Amino acid sequence: MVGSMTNSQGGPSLPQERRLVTAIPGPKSTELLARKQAAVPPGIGTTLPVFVTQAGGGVLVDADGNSLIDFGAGIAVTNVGNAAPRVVERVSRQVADFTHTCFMVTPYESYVAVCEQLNALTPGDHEKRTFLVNSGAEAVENAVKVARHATGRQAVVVFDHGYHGRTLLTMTLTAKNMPYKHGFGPFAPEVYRVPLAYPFRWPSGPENCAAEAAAQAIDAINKQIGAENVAAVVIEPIAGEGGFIEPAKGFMPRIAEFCRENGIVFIADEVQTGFARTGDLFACEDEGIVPDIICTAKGIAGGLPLAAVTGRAEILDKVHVGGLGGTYGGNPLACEAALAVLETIESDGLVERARHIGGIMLPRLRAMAERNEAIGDVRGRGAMIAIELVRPGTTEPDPAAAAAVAKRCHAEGLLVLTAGTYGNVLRFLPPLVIPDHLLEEGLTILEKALATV
Ligand code: PLZ
Repeated sequence: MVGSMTNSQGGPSLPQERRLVTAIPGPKSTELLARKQAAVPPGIGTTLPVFVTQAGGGVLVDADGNSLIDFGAGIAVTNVGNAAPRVVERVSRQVADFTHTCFMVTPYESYVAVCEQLNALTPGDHEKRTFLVNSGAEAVENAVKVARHATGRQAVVVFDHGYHGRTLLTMTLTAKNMPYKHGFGPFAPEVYRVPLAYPFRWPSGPENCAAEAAAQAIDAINKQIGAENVAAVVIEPIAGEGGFIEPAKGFMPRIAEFCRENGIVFIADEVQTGFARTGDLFACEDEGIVPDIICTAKGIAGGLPLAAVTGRAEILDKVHVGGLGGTYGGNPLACEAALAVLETIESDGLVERARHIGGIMLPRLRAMAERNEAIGDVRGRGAMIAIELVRPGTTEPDPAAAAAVAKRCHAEGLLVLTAGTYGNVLRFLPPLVIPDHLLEEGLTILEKALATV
């Protein structure tokens, strides 16, 4: 992983080290931030205003020459790393051959190859189809379209703490008002929200959580909507933006079973959890869930914009010719990147690598939680790990502490992200190719930052 730096080469050849040569952000980033503020509306927020010039392995290099440890991976996108060699090679070749035809006008092989691979790799050995779009939100929105068309029903059921995107339908599916929905209504009709099995916050305790939450969700569906009116249930196997909430074991299988019994399309939103992130290729595998439709994006193409809807052939085949699509969906550069990502996950053993990362992070975070009462919960799987901060001795969320710790980490050259319905979760999503020494160093920075709150 360690190599020499040249002026034009990012990727894994960047020195794998944390190196601070200015304050964070430095003068060049500060100047660029002023330009951003004059040119870009404030609605487009910034977690850490260092302007990146190169990235790879486990580091981000900024305009001032600082090298930061990356615990964000562009929000679970660069699982194979930034500028990953196979991605660079395949995309470079493709960009010289042709950049776009529109697959719906004149097709090309790489689109079909990506769909074939997703059909083969996603859970379940039934016959599947896949089509490609540009973003996670677009994938979820299309999955709902398809489910409504196939069932002839309208209602869509989603969960507390869910996040599915920022378009009209997907922000409606999203739970949290601020910042995602506030002032953006009216929302799309026929969307219903039910409880999620959130073990840390379940009133009668984590051991009762799965059964009680499933019973409440199913009761609400039966009594408030009517199962026969429900086209789809949409769920994240681990709630991402909501705070890396792993539903209590048994909850999702029960919901999936209820869907099966009632002809409801079970849609797994694996936009954040997919592509080896959680220590399985897809997070549904952990409890053996076979979704009717699975939505993927983010980690699929190493940073190029691509997303996919994969599902049962009998559901996807119902939609008429021309009913699905989009100008850029399955762009040839993005498809080449996806093929490179799938090859890299396989040849570089990134599923195992994600488990290895969890194996380093979880014990250290649990040890920190033993010593620090502000850490209420440590959770996650593989390289999708989070801690939830609370007022010591309570479960009362402490978003100010999360913000303060994140700020401290940023100043020390460690990029961490916050999350959670209450904004009190610190989440860690390192690229799966991050070297162990950076992972350890990042955890040490975090530990020191936590000691200050
Ligand atoms: N479904 C589960 O995590 C995107 C959002 C960042 P897009 N999550 C990051 C932000 O603040 O906008 C996400 C997700 C899940 C859907 C989406 C939406 O994916 O590619 O951002 O549209």
